[in-house]
Amino acid sequence: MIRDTSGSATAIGLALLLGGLGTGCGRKDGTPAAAPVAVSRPAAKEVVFTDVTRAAGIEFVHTSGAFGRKYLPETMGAGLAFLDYDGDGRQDLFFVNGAEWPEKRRKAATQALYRNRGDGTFEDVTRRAGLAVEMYGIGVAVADFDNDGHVDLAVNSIGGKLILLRSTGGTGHWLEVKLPRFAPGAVVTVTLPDGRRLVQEVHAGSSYLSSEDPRLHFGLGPATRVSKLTVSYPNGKVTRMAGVPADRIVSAS
Ligand SMILES: [Ca+2]
Ligand SMILES: [Ca+2]
Repeated sequence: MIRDTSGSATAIGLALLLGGLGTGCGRKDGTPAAAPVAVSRPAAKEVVFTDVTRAAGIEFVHTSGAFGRKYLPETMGAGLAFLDYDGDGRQDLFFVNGAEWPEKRRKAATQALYRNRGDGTFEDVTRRAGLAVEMYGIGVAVADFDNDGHVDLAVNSIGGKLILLRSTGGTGHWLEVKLPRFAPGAVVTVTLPDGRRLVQEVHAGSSYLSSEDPRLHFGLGPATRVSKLTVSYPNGKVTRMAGVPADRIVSAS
């Protein structure tokens, strides 16, 4: 029997298969089977995470307002959304923020938007995007509610109303992909003419009492069409389209 360095059953089975399905088996012409070859796998590489939050330019700190007695919203955190608000083909970050409770107001806290620079770093564009909004936010849904190709935000709150933040849009081209049915887990990949691939997945929920637009929004930057559009469904079905023009809502099969 052949055993790899880790001794796993899978490796043993593979070795047997490579060795001709058993010691002593011969070929049909009567010559002996080739000698089994030892199988070895590279040692598993340790995966290590490094905190690059500050190095990436993100300094957002969530405000829960906690003091004195503990209230449930203080324990819940808040929503975070990936969206390409400026349509340049790079996903940006929107952080929902809480607030101080009225009885003990120590500092101002607003929602926050960080623009993806494309080099692994982000810049805080909250104020110039008009998102320095103070509220006890908790959940966020990203959706193009008015179908103009620019993604908008709906933020719900504790003790207040839901607010709808309509975007005037960026300078990039865009494409929104509508699937024939609500299909959480479906993955849509668009390939740009320069070869870049943008990938998004349909989600069934995003944060507290919130769910994203089931249509997937892609910022395309200067590209006026996508070369390929592929939809991969959880059941294994794959559909493809080619040469799809930008700046429209496209129905994919
Ligand atoms: Ca962007
Ligand atoms: Ca819109």
